[in-house]
This record gives sequence, structure tokens and C-alpha cells, in this order.
Amino acid sequence: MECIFCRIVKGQAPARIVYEDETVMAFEDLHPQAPVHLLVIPRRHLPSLSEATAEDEPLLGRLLAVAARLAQERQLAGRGYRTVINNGAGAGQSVFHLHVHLLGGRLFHWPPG
Ligand code: DGP
Repeated sequence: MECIFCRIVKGQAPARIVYEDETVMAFEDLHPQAPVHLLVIPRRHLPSLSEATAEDEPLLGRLLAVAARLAQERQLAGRGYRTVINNGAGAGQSVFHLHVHLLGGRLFHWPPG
């Protein structure tokens, strides 16, 4: 079974897409953990942060820049928002296609669970 996020990128699985360009895409998380919960992903399949190489550094910056822009557009910055990358099953990663969670619209606690 192909990666679910690759299927979303190809338009083969449904998603509420909020942003896309030639390298990244953002859509609403299926199981939101906050009033705003978006996932920002590379179009290209990259399983996790730990598998990113030096060549991926511009892409990693792009993922965060898009997350920040989406947060700005949704006026999340004033109250604060959180970006999360779960890396590996032990850290809670369940979809092995790199993604940045953008969460906002509520208060967040530290340390995370
Ligand atoms: P993580 O646990 O960090 O790998 O986060 C994966 C997220 O992906 C999780 O919050 C739920 C979300 N998710 C899983 N499958 C789908 C899907 O088919 N569509 C969308 N929009 N989100 C999904």
C-alpha cells in the first residue's frame, strides 16, 4: 500500500488542501488536536527528518517557512502556536512521510506528552 501522503500529493486520496507549490503541500489533519491543525509536507517522499540529507536543507527550511506563513495568515502568532515533527515511532510518528504539524488556536503546555 502506497504512502497515504504520497497518495494525497497525487490527488489519489482526499484531503482539505490549504496550500501547495512545486515542493510542498499543506492540508488539514484528519484527527485535529487543536482548532487549527495543519500538516506541511514535501511533495517528494522523504520518510522522516532523520533521513534528510544536506541536499534537503532548503526543503526543511521551506517546510518551516510555509508553516510560519500559514500561522500568520490564520492570526495564530499573537497567542502562540506550535510546530512539531515527530521522528520515529517512539516519538509518535505514525505516517512515515515527513510532515510538520502546525497547531494553534488553544494554549499549549510544556513538556509535551
Ligand atoms: P504523526 O503521528 O506525527 O506521524 O502524524 C500523522 C498525522 O497524520 C496524524 O495527526 C493524523 C494525520 N493523518 C493520518 N492519515 C491521514 C489522512 O489520510 N489524511 C489526513 N489529512 N491526515 C492524516
